[in-house]
Order: sequence, then structure tokens, then C-alpha cells
Amino acid sequence: MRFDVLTLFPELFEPSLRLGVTRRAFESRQVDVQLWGLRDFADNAYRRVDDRPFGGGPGMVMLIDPLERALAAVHAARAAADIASASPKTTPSPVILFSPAGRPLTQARVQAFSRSPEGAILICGRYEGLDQRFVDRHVTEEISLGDFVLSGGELPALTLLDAVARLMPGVLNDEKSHQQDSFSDGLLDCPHYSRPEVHAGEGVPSVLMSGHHAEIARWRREQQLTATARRRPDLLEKARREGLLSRQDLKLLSKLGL
Ligand code: 9D3
Repeated sequence: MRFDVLTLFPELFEPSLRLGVTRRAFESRQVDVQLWGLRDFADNAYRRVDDRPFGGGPGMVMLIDPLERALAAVHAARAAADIASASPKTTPSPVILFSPAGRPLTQARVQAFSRSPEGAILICGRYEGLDQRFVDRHVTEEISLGDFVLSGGELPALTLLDAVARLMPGVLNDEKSHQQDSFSDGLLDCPHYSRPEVHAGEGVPSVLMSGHHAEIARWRREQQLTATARRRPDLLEKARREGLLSRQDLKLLSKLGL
């Protein structure tokens, strides 16, 4: 799939796309990221991409004209690549704006992106935001990372790309870690331990050294359920509602009074 990223800071993306397990997905073009520097679409004289808001107030607004020229270039490049491809598509590309006013990103949305052949056009805002007329005409979805304030949409875009890339086949060494991901069954993860067996006088839970696979699985599930009940009761309620808990899970929770 292809992601086109419109940003004032394309250099911010390049190092991250070359690191870690997700690098495989980006370098193989399984997740094909094309970066577009918004300043390249400014009026040549000043390379200006922002101006003061009508009506006054603090901060600057991203100008509609450079944004529209950049988006037109992206649409043209995607159409050209699509016509050249073996299986041209008919669905229009989603245009995603990262914005504090967007809907929070979820693993369900990440999974949907990872299964969509068309990918998306990602727009990273800076300053106070974009001219609303651009949003109204072109943006199909606004996504936030949560209720805290960042200085722009670049880190949210990188976050989405990372989350999608690690779901590509062959990117994680162990395919099972997908299914064991926190949130794929709606629960938090269990604790993990490795060598040394004793560190600063502290051992590891003895069940993990017992070699009893069924007991280990039961202990881990219990850890997941209790951690989720204590830290994220909202997630436990959701897992209950969605029927993701087994009869054994429910029995254990009621035994623990959760
Ligand atoms: C008081 C008005 N501010 C909104 C909270 C203005 C504002 C702050 C920060 C406007 C834009 C930004 C830049 N943030 C993003 O572009 C952004 C973001 C974020 O700040 N938090 C969580 N998710 C995201 S996605 C994009």
C-alpha cells in the first residue's frame, strides 16, 4: 500500500523509516511512503506556507493554496502509479488530517489501514491549523493521538506508519505476536522475564520455571485479567461486552471479586 505524507518537515521522517523491524516493510515498499515537502508548493518568491488568521488571535494558519497544489500533485502521482500497476483501483484515496480535534486512533483503525490496498494521503498540520476551507473540501477523516498537545501532525503520522508497518506479513519475526498484542484480544499484556534467573536477589515467578505449559498459560491469563481490571477497567468492560472473555476468564474474575 502507498502512503503519501504532506509535511513541512519531510526530514523528520527519513531516519525513522530506516530503523527497527518496520524498516523491512518500508524498504521493500510493502508500505510505500512518499514524502512531500509543503514548502515546495509555496509561491516561489517567499516560500511562504502560513499567514495570520482573519479575525485576529494568536498563531498562524496554513495557507490553502500551497496545500491544494501539493494535494493535486499527490493525486496525479497516485493516478500515474495506479494506471501503471497490475490491478488499478476505483476507490478514492482517503485524505487523513492529523488534528487534536480528530477521533482518537485505535488498533481497529490501524488494522483497517493495514488491509486497505489504497493506503492513504496523510496531512501533517503545524501552527494553529489549516484553513478550514481546505479541510471541508478535501479531508475525509481527522485523527488524533489523544488528549495532549503536540506541536504538529508529524509524530502522529509516524505513529500510524509504524503501527501499520509492523502488521505487514514477515515484519515481526514471530507471527504469533500479532495475536498476542495487547488490544487484539482487548486486554493488557502479562509481565515478561528473561536471564538472569536472579537479579539483585530477586527471582522470577516460579511457575515460569516449572515447565508446565498449561499452568504458565493460566498464570499469564490471570496476570492479564488482573492488570486490566486494575489499570484499565474500561478495557475489561469492553472485552466483556464484546464476548472476548472465556467462561474460565469470567470464573476467575468473579473469584477475585473483579
Ligand atoms: C488551543 C488550540 N490548540 C488545540 C489544542 C491549538 C493546537 C495545538 C496543537 C493546534 C494544533 C496543534 C498541533 N497538534 C497536532 O497537529 C496534532 C495532535 C495533537 O496535538 N495531539 C494529539 N493528536 C494530534 S494529531 C495532530
